[in-house]
This record gives sequence, structure tokens and C-alpha cells, in this order.
Amino acid sequence: MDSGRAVIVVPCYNEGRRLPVAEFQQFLDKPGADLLFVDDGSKDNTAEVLRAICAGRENRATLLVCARNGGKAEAVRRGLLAALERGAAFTGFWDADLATPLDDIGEFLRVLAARPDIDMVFGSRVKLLGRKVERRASRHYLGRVFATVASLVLRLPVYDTQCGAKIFRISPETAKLFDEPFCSRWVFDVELIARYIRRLGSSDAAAARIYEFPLMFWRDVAGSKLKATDFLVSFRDILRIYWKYMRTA
Ligand SMILES: Nc1nc2c(ncn2[C@@H]2O[C@H](COP(=O)(O)OP(=O)(O)O)[C@@H](O)[C@H]2O)c(=O)[nH]1
Ligand SMILES: [Mg+2]
Repeated sequence: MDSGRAVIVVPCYNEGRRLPVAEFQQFLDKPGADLLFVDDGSKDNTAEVLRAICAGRENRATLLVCARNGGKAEAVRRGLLAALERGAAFTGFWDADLATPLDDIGEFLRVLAARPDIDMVFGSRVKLLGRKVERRASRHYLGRVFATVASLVLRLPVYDTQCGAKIFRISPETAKLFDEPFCSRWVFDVELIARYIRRLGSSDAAAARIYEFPLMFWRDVAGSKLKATDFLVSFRDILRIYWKYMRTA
């Protein structure tokens, strides 16, 4: 693996029917980032579909199979640790439903290459004119409430913490962020930012090193595994994050 390699983690749980196989294969057949799929103890044929995507593309794609379902946060964390072990210079994660198109991986990496002062690039779902950001109204408004609470807790003017498309530069400041399991189930993105703030010493220092990338395309893909109760769990987890990382910051 060369020194500037990027390895992007794709967490998959019961995605056998939803995985856009051809899009992944086309991406892997062009030069670009490596993909590291994590099958999180799926009960369907996800592993089989992922093996078919990886077949003949082993130089670019890896499959990590977890025997038991541990949730998105833990699956992503394991994948990120595996990416570090493989010597990645950049790593991150990307939702398997490709709500954010794979081609944006290259766009995010270009930001990191052009801006050595930036450690993290987050996809941001801002519905500007001329862009196609399609979200159900209920998810949009709940998402806005959540993002507002998250930005108050983090003391960081971040617009969108929950987009499942994020890439990090591996640096002394980011390399240790994935060592410990997360205490949150769905909002581990917020926990990751809280860890980064703690590592840098202030929200302002973190704000200077995070880049929110306004996506050109984003769509709510049917078949989301989030349930209404997950929003309640998420608010509980936000309080946990405040208590654990931000109370004394
Ligand atoms: N590893 C793991 N990934 C999950 C789990 N649930 C969802 N995911 C993955 O997380 C990503 C986003 O899930 P999705 O259901 O599309 O959520 P939404 O887009 O936020 O509504 C997808 O890549 C899923 O496969 C889980 O229990 N474990
Ligand atoms: Mg989705």
C-alpha cells in the first residue's frame, strides 16, 4: 500500500437486498480509495453479496465479517482500526445504501490533499438551490432539531453531524480516536467529534480543523433501519456524551 492510501469503511447490516452491487464494482474498477466492508453479523445473504463485490478486486476491497451484530458504531470502529492496521493515511466511513454517491470520496480526499490544516471532512446535507438533497420532511426536521442540540453540546457550529459520509486524515490527533468502544449507539459521530475536541483542548481548535462538505446529491434511501425509538436513544446518548466528554471541557 502506498503512503497516501485511503481506506473507507462500509458498515453493512442485513443489506443483501439493498447493496448497489454494480455501483460498488464500478467504483472499485476505477483508480481511487480502497473499500473495507464490515458485515456486522447480518442474518441475510449480505456476506455473500459482499464477497461477490470483492471477487477479483482483492487489491482494492476487503471484507471483515463480525460473527455477531454489534451495531453500526462498533462495526465502523472495528473497520477503522483495521484500516489503520493496513497503514491507511486517510480513513473514514460511508453508508452502504450510497445515499451519498461514492464519487464524493474523491472530492473529500481532494479537500484533505489541498488543505493540510484540515483533519476531517464531513458530508453535509444542505438543501441549497441547484443541488439534489432529498430527505423526507419528518427526517429533515427531526434531523435539524438533533443537529442543533448536538452543536450546543459540542459548542461547535456544525450543521450536520449525522451524515454517513466522513473521511479523516490519520494524524497524531486523530489516530487514537477509535481506540475505545463508543458509549453511543447511533450518534457515535457526535462522540467522535467530542473525543477530537477533548484531544485538541477546545471546540474552537476542532472547528478550525473540520470541513463540512455541502453534498451535491443526497437521497433518503428506502429501507432505513432507524426506528422512531432510535431518536429517543440518540437523545439519551447525546446526554451521555455531554456528561462523559464535554461537562468539564
Ligand atoms: N454494522 C451495522 N451497521 C448498521 C446497522 N444498522 C444499520 N447499519 C448500517 O448503517 C448504515 C446506515 O443505515 P441506514 O439504515 O441507511 O440508516 P439511515 O440512512 O441513517 O436511516 C448502512 O450502511 C447500514 O448497513 C447495524 O446494526 N450494524
Ligand atoms: Mg440510509
